[in-house]
Amino acid sequence: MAIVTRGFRGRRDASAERLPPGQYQTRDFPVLSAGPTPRIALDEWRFTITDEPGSPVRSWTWSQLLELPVEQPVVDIHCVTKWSKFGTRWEGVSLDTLFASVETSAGYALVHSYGGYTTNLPLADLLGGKAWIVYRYDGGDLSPEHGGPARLLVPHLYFWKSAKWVNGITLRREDQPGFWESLGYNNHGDPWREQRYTGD
Ligand SMILES: Nc1nc2c(c(=O)[nH]1)N[C@H]1C(S)=C(S)[C@@H](COP(=O)(O)O)O[C@H]1N2
Ligand SMILES: [Mo]
Repeated sequence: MAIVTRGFRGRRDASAERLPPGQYQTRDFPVLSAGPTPRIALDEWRFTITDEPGSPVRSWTWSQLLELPVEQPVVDIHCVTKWSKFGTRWEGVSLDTLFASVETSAGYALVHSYGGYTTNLPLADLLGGKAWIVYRYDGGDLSPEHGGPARLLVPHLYFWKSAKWVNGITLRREDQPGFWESLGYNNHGDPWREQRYTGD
């Protein structure tokens, strides 16, 4: 005799609770890039935080980035094209570490990448243990197609917010839409609230 209620099966399947609405689980790691993969020499690489009206407040070289305390987030990631990948393993520096010496009254961040990609988010979504600049994935150096030498990782928002080939953040008093945000994608992009498109 096998009596299995749908509720019981639902609770047994832990992956169902990890999957935001409308998403499916994938085990491979798709590459999604809006343009060609830029190649950045490590001795020219910089990560710069700029405050309006435009003077850099802090800038790190590659070797300075590597000297900062390392964290190893293991997180689920969710692309707006509906794939989710569970338990991805990264290594990098918390945005809290990078912002520790930055004084600002700005509420918003516009993230910039080598190659010209941008994405915007409230500064609060980058702080409080929620975001990292990562340079290693699954035990190896982050590959160029996945954003190496370094990318932003903001796993609690759709993965388009996790800018590959990141090279800086401009702090802003007023929000300014980034690349996908100005092409009809949601300004915030919370996968649990299914904020995919403008107006969701
Ligand atoms: N610089 C840059 N960052 C980017 C993108 C891009 O096109 N350029 N695509 C975004 C999108 S839509 C997604 S889903 C993820 C994909 O990351 P992956 O290629 O490592 O899976 O990167 C995000 N970051
Ligand atoms: Mo995406």
